[in-house]
Parts: sequence; structure tokens; C-alpha cells
Amino acid sequence: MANPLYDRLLASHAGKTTPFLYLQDGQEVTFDGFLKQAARFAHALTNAGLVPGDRLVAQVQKSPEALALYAACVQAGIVFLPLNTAYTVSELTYFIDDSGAAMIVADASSEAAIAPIAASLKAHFETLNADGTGSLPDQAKTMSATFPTVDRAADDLAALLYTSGTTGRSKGAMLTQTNLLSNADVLVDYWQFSADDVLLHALPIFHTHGLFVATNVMLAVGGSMIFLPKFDLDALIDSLPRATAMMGVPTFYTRLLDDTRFARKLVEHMRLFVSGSAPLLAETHRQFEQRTGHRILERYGMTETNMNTSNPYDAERRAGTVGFPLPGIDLRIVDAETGRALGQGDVGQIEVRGPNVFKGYWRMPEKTAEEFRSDGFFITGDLGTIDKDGYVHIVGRNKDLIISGGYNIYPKEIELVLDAQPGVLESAVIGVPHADFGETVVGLIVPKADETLDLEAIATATAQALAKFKQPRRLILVDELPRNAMGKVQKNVLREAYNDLSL
Ligand code: MCA
Ligand code: AMP
Repeated sequence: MANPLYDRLLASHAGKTTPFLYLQDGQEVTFDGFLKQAARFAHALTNAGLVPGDRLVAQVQKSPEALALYAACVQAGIVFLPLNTAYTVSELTYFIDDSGAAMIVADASSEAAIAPIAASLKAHFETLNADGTGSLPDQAKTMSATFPTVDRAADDLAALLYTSGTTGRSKGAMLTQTNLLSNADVLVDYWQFSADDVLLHALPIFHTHGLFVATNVMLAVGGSMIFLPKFDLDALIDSLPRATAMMGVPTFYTRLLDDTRFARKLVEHMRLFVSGSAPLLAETHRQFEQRTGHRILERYGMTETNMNTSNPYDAERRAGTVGFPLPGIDLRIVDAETGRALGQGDVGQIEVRGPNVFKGYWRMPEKTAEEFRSDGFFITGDLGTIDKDGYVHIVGRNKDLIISGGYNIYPKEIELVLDAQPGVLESAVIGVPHADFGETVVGLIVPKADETLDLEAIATATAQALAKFKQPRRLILVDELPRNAMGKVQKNVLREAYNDLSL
């Protein structure tokens, strides 16, 4: 046996003293240095008693050490569970509990809040700060820089990524070694990445886009990354001349286009711009081409499936489409009710099957069964159509989901918080157009009869429960919610009514 993910993405870089990461302060991390840091972390984790298959929750700022922690987990066979740094303690508690995590690694500033929760759930707690210091690196410092890589089967879990659900309860998507590896290999080929590439990396590393699509691809080819701690317009403008490729969510591209420094000359040497995680407006695609001469390559994926489709590298990148199913991935459009396959040009639900598709939801066999067809196709909940040339168009969603700046927000989770507030009869949360984030969150609240609601108090309670990006930008009192004959709230009616709030 071997460890396919470690062997393919990491092992071959041992001893390589060329740069893997270029940091904002001018420092570099070599491939060899990165691997040694990962091996030291792997020792620290196993010394703490973690065994293969255990889950490690990482809620840490983006840093080379945070990325090395991912590599350490791969090498030690530990299931990596990264979390958005914006999550509140109450959100975090659910993930620790549900995953049965053996260790939580977080910033020292969260220790007072998280350590007691970790203790009550019998998990270790260690710190790792944005500057690479903390109790975990302290322990790792004295450890050996080589670690005996733990054997893993192709079907063993490599990562558990939580994705919210329409019921309001987040589900852990179980991603295997094969899921991650097969997708990295396909993307390397499809997007023609090589060791000469320098990827401008400004995405967070707690999601599929920044962690797997960007990092795994660059590790697979031995390319390097300009590793920015977060999206920062000035830093991007400054870094672009040294990059060959960039990956981003649509907000990255609209923000760049809003800046006059972002000109053709700055990026004429570049090879590739990739967009995903949210719909890229055809208008943005066109503006980008006019300004730079480059056509953004849009692709489509999900946490559960990694990447499913992509516009082509060499042929036409068609604005407003997500391109073709990637090699080895089957994609079909079906009638959502009956599951019957639809013809070319018809709009229906997108379903996918392939080595990229996850193993199921962590400890939720019924939920997993609901989301798969008997022939192995996964029901994405996205609505789409395939045009006469084979390009897939995403035209909507069959799931109640808001995507804000590339972050997924499930209204149900917010409605549960709003409904629990004193004096609230019911609520409906919708996404409305937003120039910067694509969509943003608005909450409509119906008070109980004869109750006067304190919207500020409700906003404060929401802020304590939910990460900033999920909090409604506006709360609006309404007398009632529009419902259809079945009694279901008509969110489309609400979306139309509040379409131009200009938030
Ligand atoms: C930050 N804020 C947000 C968001 N991000 N609010 C709504 N939506 C967001 N996405 C809040 C901040 O807390 C802040 O609040 C205010 O908005 C403005 O902050 P700002 O500094 O402008 O935010 P930022 O740091 O610039 O962040 C915007 C961002 C960031 C760069 C678009 O959200 C980002 O990096 N998004 C990428 C998400 C991503 O990687 N998605 C991939 C998921 P205040 O000022 O009031 O305190 S993977 C996926 O979807 C699939 C698999 C796929 O296909 O890739
Ligand atoms: P996540 O749960 O974060 O993995 O988000 C997955 C969802 O993001 C998909 O089901 C789509 O609804 C959406 N998505 C990802 N890429 C695109 C894209 N290029 N265009 C439109 N929607 C996208």
C-alpha cells in the first residue's frame, strides 16, 4: 500500500530547494522547507495520540504553516477539516461535535473561547497563529524533519468539508484520496499547468477553491504560488507582474476591473485567469476581455464534487457558460421530479458522476441516499442546460442558496436564528443583487400579533450566532409572507419585490 495523495502531490518535492511559496514580506518557502515543516507537524500530531482516520479541525489564518498542516494531515492519514475563520464559537462547536474531532487547531486569540469546548468534547486544543507561532509549531520545532508516510487506500478519507444545507444543518462532505487526486490530475491537463507556472493565490485555504483547486494543482506540477494572506487589491496589483496564472471568485475580477491600475500592460504576460464558485456575469467576462485581451476561463464545481465542468483552454471560452464536463466526469440534465433525462436545450437539474464525486455526508446515510440516484449520479441542486455546442449553462438553483462573494449561505440557517428571537412569528431570508458580492442577504420578519420588534436587538443576536458574511445586510418588517397554494413561502416573489434595494 501507499498514500496516493502524498506520493503524487508531495513526496516528489523532497530535497527541492526551489521556491514553492512567495510571501508578501519577500520571504520564500522552498518545497523542501515546506515538506519538512509538514513532517514535523505530522510528528506533533501523532505524538498527541492522533491516529489515521482521526479528524483535525483547523480554524486558522492563511499562512505557509497552515498549508503545511494540511500536508501533515495527508502524510499522517489524518482527515483534514478546515473551517472559515469567520465562524462564531457556536458555529464551530457544531463542527467539532459533529465530526468527533480529535484535535482543534486555532489562533491563540480564540483559545479562551474554544479550549473549554474542545475539552468538553474530549479533543486536544493547540494554537497556530497567522505569523506561524503557536503551541503546535513550538512542539513541532524539535521533531524530526522526516516522517514515515502512513499508508492510505484510494477510498480513504483525506478531508471533511462542511457545507450548509437546506435544512439549516451543515453536512460534512467526505472527500477521499481519489476524489482529490483525480480532480487535480484532470485540471493540470485541462488548464495546461506546468512547473513553470506561478499562481497568484489570494483565496482562503479553508474551501475547495483555494485548497484543492489551487494548491493541489500547483503541488501536482511543482509550480509555485504567490501566497497572499487574503484578497487585497493593492497586493494583487503589485503581484500580477510576477504571476503566470490566477484563480478567483467573480468578486476578485469585478474589484480588479473597478481599479484603473488594472490595465492590459500589467497582465499581458499572463497565461490564465480562472473564475468559479459563483456565476461570473457575461458582462464581467466581456469587460475583462476588452480591458486585458484575456478571456476568463470559467469553471463549475461544488464542495461535494470538486470541479465538474470547465471552459476549454484552447478553444472558445464562452461568456455566461461553465464549459464542458471535464474528462472522466458524466454530466446530465434531468427532470428534477422524475429523474428523467432531458434533451439538449431543455432546462433541468444538473447531475454528475465520476471519480471526483464525494463518498457521502459524514454520519448522515439517509441524507447521502437522498442526494444520489441509484445509478450513482449526484444531484447537485443546480439548474442548467446544455447548448447545441455542448457548453453547460447554469441558469438557476433548485436549492435555496445565496452565494455572496463566493461564500455559500443557506437561508434556512439564518431563518432558524431569526425565528428564535422574541416576538418573531416567522421569517424569510433571500439573496438580493449586490454589485460587489454578486448577492447579499436580506431578512424579512413577520412579528407576532401585537408585538413591537427591536430590529437592532435581533441583529445583535444574529451577530453572536452567525459568521459576519451570513448576517443579513438589512432586516425588514413585513405583515406577512407570500405563499403558494401548498403554503410554501414564495421566495421568487420576495426576490422580485426586493430586487433593487441597492445595498
Ligand atoms: C467578507 N465579508 C463578506 C464576504 N467576505 N460579506 C459577504 N460576503 C462575503 N463573501 C464581510 C467582511 O466581514 C466585512 O464586513 C465586509 O464584508 C467587507 O470586507 P472586505 O474586506 O471587503 O472583505 P474581503 O476580505 O475583501 O472579502 C471579500 C472576498 C472574500 C475577497 C470576496 O469573501 C473571499 O475571499 N471570498 C472567496 C470565497 C471562496 O473562496 N469561495 C470558494 C468556496 P465589515 O466591513 O462589516 O466588518 S468553494 C466553492 O464554492 C466551490 C467548490 C467552487 O466551485 O469553487
Ligand atoms: P459550495 O457548496 O461552496 O461548494 O458551492 C457550490 C455551488 O456554487 C454550486 O452548487 C453552484 O451553485 C455554485 N457555483 C460554483 N461554481 C459556479 C459557477 N461557475 N457558476 C455558477 N455557480 C457556481
